[in-house]
Amino acid sequence: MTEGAGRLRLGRYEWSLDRPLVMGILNVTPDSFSDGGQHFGLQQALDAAARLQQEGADILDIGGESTRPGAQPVSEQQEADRVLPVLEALQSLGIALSLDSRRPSVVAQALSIGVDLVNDVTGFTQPEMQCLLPRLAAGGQGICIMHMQGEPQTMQQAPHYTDVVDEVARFLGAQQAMALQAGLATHQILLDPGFGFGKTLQHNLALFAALPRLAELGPCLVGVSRKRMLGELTGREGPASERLGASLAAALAAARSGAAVLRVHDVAQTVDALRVGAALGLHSPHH
Ligand code: HH2
Repeated sequence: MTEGAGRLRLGRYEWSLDRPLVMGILNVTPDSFSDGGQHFGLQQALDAAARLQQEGADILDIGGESTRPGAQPVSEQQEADRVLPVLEALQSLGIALSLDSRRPSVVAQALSIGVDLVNDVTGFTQPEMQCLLPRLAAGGQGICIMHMQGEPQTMQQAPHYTDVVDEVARFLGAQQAMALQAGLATHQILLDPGFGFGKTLQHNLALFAALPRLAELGPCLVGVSRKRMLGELTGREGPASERLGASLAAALAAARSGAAVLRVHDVAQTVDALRVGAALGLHSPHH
């Protein structure tokens, strides 16, 4: 493993990675694929944040734009109006705050308020996002570099790779090198293969199997909770909320493969599953 990969530092928080961390998803959107609409409103978002923390989340991932396949983009102003008040109100909650945004202007405003991790589904490929890296390095914030092929609106139409694992690993390595160059450290950079982002089920499965190899590059984030790939594997292609069992199985497998952070909707159940998994020796202990 590369230097520093045994711990993670995101803004105000630092962990030793002797257990997988749980990132609870807090969507402040009317249309996210599984919990859209539920937290759409400041008070609802704050209540949900407190619940996720109480359930054992280590990090909250706040998003104001759904990136599910086919989602319509929202304007920068709309996204900022959704997430910034939530971010502001959660400052004193005592939990690491991640902003799930691919908009440099929204990220810049969030940095002025306070954020511990910038989770960019475009993987810091946009020059304006790259310009923020020195500021992130100086502030000690972390970043999550996610791989995506194409754009959310069209990415699932015809995903194509010659060697998906090789291409994703090379992308993550190159973006990581760029972030290191800008002054971030390995233990501040999460790498994410981007399950479901321009990938068929076969691509997703190949990437999942390659998690131990990807984890050699640096700490990895895995986001498969309730995703369509789990619907395809179980035949539960209806409501995403019916994919809890599938999500827990995938979370345990990701933990066993060395994932540093699990991005999930069902925090309490995931924490339970990880506790049992650790006690049974499936992976390292949790909590
Ligand atoms: N998946 C979604 C959003 N953001 N970020 C990272 N780093 N990794 C992921 O796998 C990932 C992500 C899924 O999209 P969305 O439609 O916003 O749904 P939800 O946030 O409910 O998962």
